[in-house]
Amino acid sequence: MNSPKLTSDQQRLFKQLAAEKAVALVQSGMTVGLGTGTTAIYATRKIGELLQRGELKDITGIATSRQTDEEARKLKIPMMDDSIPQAVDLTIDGADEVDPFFELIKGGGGALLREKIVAQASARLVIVVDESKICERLGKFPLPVEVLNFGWRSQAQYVESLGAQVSVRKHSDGTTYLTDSGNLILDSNFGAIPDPRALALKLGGRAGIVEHGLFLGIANDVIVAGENGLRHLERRS
Ligand code: DER
Repeated sequence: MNSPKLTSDQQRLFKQLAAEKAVALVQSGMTVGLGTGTTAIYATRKIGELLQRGELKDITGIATSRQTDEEARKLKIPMMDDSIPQAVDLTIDGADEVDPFFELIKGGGGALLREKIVAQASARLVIVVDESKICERLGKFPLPVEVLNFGWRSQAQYVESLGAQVSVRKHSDGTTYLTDSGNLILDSNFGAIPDPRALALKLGGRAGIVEHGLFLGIANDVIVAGENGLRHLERRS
């Protein structure tokens, strides 16, 4: 059951509502993971605003992409060293698809590798989405798979052998998209993914595949905004 198509204004508003609701979970003194994408950026901006107003203090951020890092520094959010020397209390990030079990597809923004590193270093991952991202089964959104340039055609054939239609991500000018780590992204259209865990194992076991966009068993909270209102869903233990 996918939600009716939202207007871009509605979607923008819902993204902002969800992101700012998540910022209410941020407390002074926390280390905060700053997600990437058009939803997570609202959280980064809100944190910057609250710091400027003195309503939040002693926040240390860690960004999930160079783009987010630049934005956070412009907002004067104190940033942690890239080596992530400290545990991260809370990360706020978007997603491309969220299923009923809080399993996610991420990577539409191209930052899946750093997003997963920061998410796994976090005590709590809060996913913020508009309701168009909610799905019954993962896979309508092509799964981003990050691969080394060396041997990329062999990876593409391997992912195709797992049942996907694969395309190398390009910029609108046709040049090849490179991630912050200088890798390629194979956008892999599997259609509905019957067993995400089995697929994650097959992708994770392949040398040359650096990371994939299946985020399984990582999200603790999902905040959804849409025509049905603002919902904060928490993973039941
Ligand atoms: O890459 C990601 O996973 C990002 O969080 C992103 O793709 C989510 O989408 P958004 O731009 O709609 O927030």
